[in-house]
Amino acid sequence: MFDSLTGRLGTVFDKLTRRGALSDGDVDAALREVRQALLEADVALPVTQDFIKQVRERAVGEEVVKSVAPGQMVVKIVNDCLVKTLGSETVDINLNAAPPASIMMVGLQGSGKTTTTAKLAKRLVERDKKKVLMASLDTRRPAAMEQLKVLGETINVPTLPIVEGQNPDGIAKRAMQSANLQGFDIILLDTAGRMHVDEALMTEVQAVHGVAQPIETLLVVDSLTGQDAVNVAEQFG
Ligand SMILES: Nc1nc2c(ncn2[C@@H]2O[C@H](COP(=O)(O)OP(=O)(O)OP(=O)(O)O)[C@@H](O)[C@H]2O)c(=O)[nH]1
Ligand SMILES: [Mg+2]
Repeated sequence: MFDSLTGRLGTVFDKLTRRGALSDGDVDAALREVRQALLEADVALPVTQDFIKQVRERAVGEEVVKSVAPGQMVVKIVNDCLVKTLGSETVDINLNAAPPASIMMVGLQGSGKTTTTAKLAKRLVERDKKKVLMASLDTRRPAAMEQLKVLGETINVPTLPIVEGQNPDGIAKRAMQSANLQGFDIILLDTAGRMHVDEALMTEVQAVHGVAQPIETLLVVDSLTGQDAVNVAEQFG
């Protein structure tokens, strides 16, 4: 997605930077192309509209520095707004909570929750020197719990022993107890996915959330999801 977006925006800006003076019409035309480039890259419509509005407000609000060409100024404003929209900084997980702190992984089916749980566990152990326990709360998909167990064995991170017939919130409770008794710093809770966000999923996620009181809930989305990711994120609240 970013490749095609980069290509499209590059063409728009090439046209702009070659001009001497810019009229309002030029800015409008350029923003129309930016808008189309964003939409073609499957950026959600509300996100695109908000972005264009921001750029226009700043462009019209006259932040033009005298020494640069107007075209370059528009490029700079678009760049600043892009950085702001995409996030100018990464935020680390705050690990200073009283142990055991739990982190809950949520997302749609096959989005990569279980894989990401293991990757995150490895990082927390190796980089942050934390004692990490992983627990699968996936009671829906056959072998989902074994999947996490196998990953845990591969990266040498313990997983909560599998007990058949427990509810997700029951498993979360057991994970908290084990972590307390065994002195773990962090519990990673890998939840079950669904095809769509539905009532049953939300009830389950809320029940687990209530039991585990996670310091973070991480939404895992497939990078190819495109604009639907916005809807999913909103539904998960
Ligand atoms: N290419 C690629 N594949 C990935 C990545 N993460 C996970 N996968 C693959 O995507 C598939 C699903 O990953 P899982 O981690 O099992 O996804 P999940 O969200 O736990 O799935 P459910 O528990 O069934 O909802 C597996 O085949 C993974 O190997 C990734 O970053 N890149
Ligand atoms: Mg999974």
